[in-house]
Amino acid sequence: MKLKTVAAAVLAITSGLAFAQSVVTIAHVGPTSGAIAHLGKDNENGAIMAVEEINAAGLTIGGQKVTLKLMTEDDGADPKQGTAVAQKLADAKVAGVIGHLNSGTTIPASKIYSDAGIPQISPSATNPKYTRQGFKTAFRVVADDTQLGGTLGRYAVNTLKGKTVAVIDDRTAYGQGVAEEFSKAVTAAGGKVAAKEFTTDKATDFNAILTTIKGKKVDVVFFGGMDAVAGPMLRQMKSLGINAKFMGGDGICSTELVKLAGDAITDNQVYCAEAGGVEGKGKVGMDAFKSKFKAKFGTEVQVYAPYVYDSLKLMVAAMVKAGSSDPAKYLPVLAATKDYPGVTGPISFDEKGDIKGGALTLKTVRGGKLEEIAVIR
Ligand code: ABU
Repeated sequence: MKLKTVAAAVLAITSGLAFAQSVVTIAHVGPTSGAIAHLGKDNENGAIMAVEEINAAGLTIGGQKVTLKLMTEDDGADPKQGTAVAQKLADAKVAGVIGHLNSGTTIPASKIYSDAGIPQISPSATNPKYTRQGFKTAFRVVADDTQLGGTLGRYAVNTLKGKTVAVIDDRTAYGQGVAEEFSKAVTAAGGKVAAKEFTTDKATDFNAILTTIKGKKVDVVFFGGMDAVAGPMLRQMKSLGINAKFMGGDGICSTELVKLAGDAITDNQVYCAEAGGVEGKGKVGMDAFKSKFKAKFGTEVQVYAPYVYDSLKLMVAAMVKAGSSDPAKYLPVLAATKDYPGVTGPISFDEKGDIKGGALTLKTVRGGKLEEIAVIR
């Protein structure tokens, strides 16, 4: 009888049926399979690190000792798989979700979390629409594509002195959005968009579109998409003798890009922007995070692991402050987050759930490594 009672309590706790529980489950979702699995795993590792640190330090919520449990799910960067996973997490009544990685999965999933009242923080989805749907449960700790595309477009014309550009996108919510913002900024700065082409997030052959672009003799090729596509695209640009600068948003701004493109990248040819950044004293915390990450997982941070780490820790900080892991109780506290001291810098949310004063880090590749040019606000 006693055993049955304990078993029932454990069942209630692990399935999230009771909020006054000794195990709190937070989910992380990203593409841990497919072409950008390296980015999904990078994000997931950020969540693992945060949970392990929180549990090692000891967690008390509302006077009760709590063990944090991480539920990890793979959305394959696919919108349909993303909504299926979101429904699974809503049914499991997880206390919160960190994810998804892609805008194309984050946006449709956010309706499911909103309907279920589950707070969601995306550490990397940059399409503005995510936080413009009126969902009180949606938060983002990075800058959006308006900032990314706009900054890169102005940089292409004003600093790189690009007079004509070609724009390619991968037809995803992210790729199309950031390419559109880039194009608008180029035109506004006095440059000319001489070619607009598109591909997919699974394509490997770009010869047809690159041959068209070669004929336009552009100064800059911008790609709205991810590193897994940008790497082979750069190799094919080299084979075709296209010497234009190559630009992209945060989706190509990874350590993996350099490996994927190999010797097709020359110094100061590739420019990209991470949708966040730290300066001055803030670099100490970020550098310490990167060293700990490398020591633990044996790999360099790709892009967004620190943003996942901060997202998860600030979600838990809101639970502690609210004295409850019940989403209805801690959601208002999460929304009121002000100057949370993250390794990615101080985090405060605006009324939409976006980070206030989000930064960008402009980078280029030199000597086979991504190097920071400037942090821009
Ligand atoms: N922000 C780049 C990668 C994620 C996205 O789809 O937004």
